[in-house]
Amino acid sequence: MTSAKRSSPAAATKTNFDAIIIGAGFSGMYMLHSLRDKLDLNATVFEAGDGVGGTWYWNRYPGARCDSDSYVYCYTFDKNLLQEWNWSERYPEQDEILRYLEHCAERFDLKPDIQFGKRVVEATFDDQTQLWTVRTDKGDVATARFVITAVGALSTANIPQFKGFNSFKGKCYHTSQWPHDGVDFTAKRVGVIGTGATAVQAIPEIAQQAKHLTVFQRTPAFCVPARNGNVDPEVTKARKADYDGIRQRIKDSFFGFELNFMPKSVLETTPEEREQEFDRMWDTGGFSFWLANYQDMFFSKEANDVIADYLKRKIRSTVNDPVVAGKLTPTNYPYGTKRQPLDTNYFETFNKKNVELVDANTDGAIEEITPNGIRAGSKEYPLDIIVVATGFDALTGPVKQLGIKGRGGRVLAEEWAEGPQTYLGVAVAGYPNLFMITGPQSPSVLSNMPVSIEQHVEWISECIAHMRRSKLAAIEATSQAQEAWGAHVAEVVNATLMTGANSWYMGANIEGKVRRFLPYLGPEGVGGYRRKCAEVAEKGYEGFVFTAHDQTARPIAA
Ligand code: N01
Repeated sequence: MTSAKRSSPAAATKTNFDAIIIGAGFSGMYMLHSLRDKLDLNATVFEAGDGVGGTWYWNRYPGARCDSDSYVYCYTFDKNLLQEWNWSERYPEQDEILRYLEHCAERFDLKPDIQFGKRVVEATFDDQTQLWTVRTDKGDVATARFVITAVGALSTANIPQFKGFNSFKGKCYHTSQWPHDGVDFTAKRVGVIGTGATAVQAIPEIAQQAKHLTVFQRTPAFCVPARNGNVDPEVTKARKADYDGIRQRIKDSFFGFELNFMPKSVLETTPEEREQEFDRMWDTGGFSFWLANYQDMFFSKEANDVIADYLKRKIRSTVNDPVVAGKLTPTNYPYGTKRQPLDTNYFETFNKKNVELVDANTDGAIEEITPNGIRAGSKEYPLDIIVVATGFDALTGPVKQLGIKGRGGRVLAEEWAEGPQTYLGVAVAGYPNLFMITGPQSPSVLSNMPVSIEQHVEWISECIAHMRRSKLAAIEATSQAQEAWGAHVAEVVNATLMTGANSWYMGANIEGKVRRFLPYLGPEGVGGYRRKCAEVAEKGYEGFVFTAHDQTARPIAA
């Protein structure tokens, strides 16, 4: 932590930097702290929002809260911070996580070096100077040796272009662009489009307030109870005493949690034995059912069906109307191959008299938005408010919209038209000195995000420190290493059931997006991926080439 508050001139007045970081969420904040305070580099952050927080700044819809246990959904790089911060619940609400990030911004004195309200619209690499020029929508032009994208994986809203969208006379909100002063649903007829993790959190909350709620479902979700609540103070105390151990375990784990698959096939168990295990995970709540289930769940359709059957029975026993229960039951994708939504009274909400389900398969898909509501299956549903919970152009969307141009004017968004091409999900051939934190083809969204964020930030920082020590001007992934990485990402996932769902992991939620698995499901999870990245560095950054400083290149300042 810096001892004195910075009184340096506002970052906005400088135009030349060692590093420009794009985004001030979990990743951009830690990246700034690492480069500025640990390496003493001249770094700035451009942030589109008017405050820190990223995801937690934008996603303010009712019910928004974290799906990861709070004791691991936080920074772990600072031992004192781990001891001093206290979470109020197992899964904190959006405003509490935002308060935490605000606290971190203050604690590490980050704000003087964050330029708020500025969206990066272009970043161009100059082959001669080997510098990046970054432009914002506010007219800023700045240069830097390094550009680091810290834009999150789920930050570009997917707003389907329904026919007649603009004709709607009521109010319409995408969940990730929620008004800061909230939305009052009292006495309103509300329509929610979508039933993913966001909608599963929002629907029970909205149903409590609205006069009538209509849920427009395209694909039903397998839900597991979150089981939020207060954490026993003794448990919190024990965790605080064991943070060194926790940190090590989550770093070495498969998904960045203290969860591991059961080393057993579900098909080898008796019905009684597995029912007991399922009950245990169901009662525990959270991601156990998804990420600590029998080890063949993601590999064998037969095994997956046994596990899915338990969840389907839970839906039938919770929802009173068997017809509605049938509509809410997933049938066309293996369990776990879409992101696991965690719920608090989601299925129970469909027992309320003021809640109606319109299922695309049985009642008819959305045909158009009308001035008075939504038309689906030839029927118009009158509405005062539409909540668009249709998710994101995941992983590639946020990077593609930055206007990145690499060596020789190549355009990243064009080169990724058929899907992302990266090395380790952190670098791209043809784009020297560009790093992506939790980029496509890295574990990112298949892990507890802060764990993967810290790993990338620390790896990138060490790489830049190495370049400074060795007087190197540029680092660039080779196209051979990139191709091999892409093939490896595909090979690993093709051995699983993950490609069998129309998920946003596959880019299948966006019309026209090429179907390609976007994150990296390493055979040994985030632990194995971390070891792979460390090995690359130990071998002199295998798969990368460096350019030494010449007279034209500005050295990395200390
Ligand atoms: O988005 P989604 P989300 N017409 O894409 C439907 C994270 N998150 O915002 O399944 C009609 O999952 C779509 O249908 P289908 C988490 O990683 C984190 O809910 O594509 N419907 C689906 O039902 C999560 O996975 C937390 O057929 C359309 C829904 O809209 C990710 O954010 C909390 C449609 C979109 O679901 C995204 O979740 C909440 C169309 N044209 C979320 N297009 C944390 O805890 C889409 N849909 C941190």
